[in-house]
Amino acid sequence: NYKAVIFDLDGVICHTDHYHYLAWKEVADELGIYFDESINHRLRGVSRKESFDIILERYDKIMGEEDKEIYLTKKNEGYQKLLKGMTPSDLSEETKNTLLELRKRGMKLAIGSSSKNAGLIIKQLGLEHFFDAVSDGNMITHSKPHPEVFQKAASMVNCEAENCLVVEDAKAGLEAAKAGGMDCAAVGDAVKSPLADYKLSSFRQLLEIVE
Ligand code: G16
Ligand code: MG
Repeated sequence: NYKAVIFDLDGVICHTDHYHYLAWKEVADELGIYFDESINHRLRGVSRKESFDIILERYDKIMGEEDKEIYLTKKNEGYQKLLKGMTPSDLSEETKNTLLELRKRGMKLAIGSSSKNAGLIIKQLGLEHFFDAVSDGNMITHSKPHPEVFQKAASMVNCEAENCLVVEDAKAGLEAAKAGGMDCAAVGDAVKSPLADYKLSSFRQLLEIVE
């Protein structure tokens, strides 16, 4: 039985993928690289640096590490500008009520996100005092599909892997959960993956799994 639920952030608690898309699009346009929503989809759950390498697959030159840093910073500045426009109204009622009910049932609630902007996003949504632990891209050396970000979240809430349920929207995240010995519930496109222990068609269905 579960004692903690570890939530991925982008794609589960909030939907910042379109902001990622807009910020990457600006960088790609500047470099003359073709970039569209379907390429953006491949960036889900993947770190910023690895995302850029995927975008650069369509670049006909070789970019040095220093130049990469410049564009990574540019992308992040554009992305943060968009994040700052987010407000607590960007958190859905269903998500909020489900989180509250899970907490009422005694679950520890944690975030396990690849994003280095997790703290900012959580603050924009008005959830800064809500989670028992936030494990994010600033605290890890290996990003998903490596289990580190979820293992860190589990240890922050003092839970064994077998008592944790991970909620994820990305293949890399499901792989990370399984590699860490955790069960995972998939939302969105991730429901197509055979790695999912549960397939959610709505966020509130979590309440049927975690009794
Ligand atoms: C999120 C997104 C990814 C993004 C990554 C890093 O992960 O899904 O697309 O590349 O964070 O974000 P940042 O540039 O803010 O560090 P997650 O794990 O919350 O889905
Ligand atoms: Mg995600």
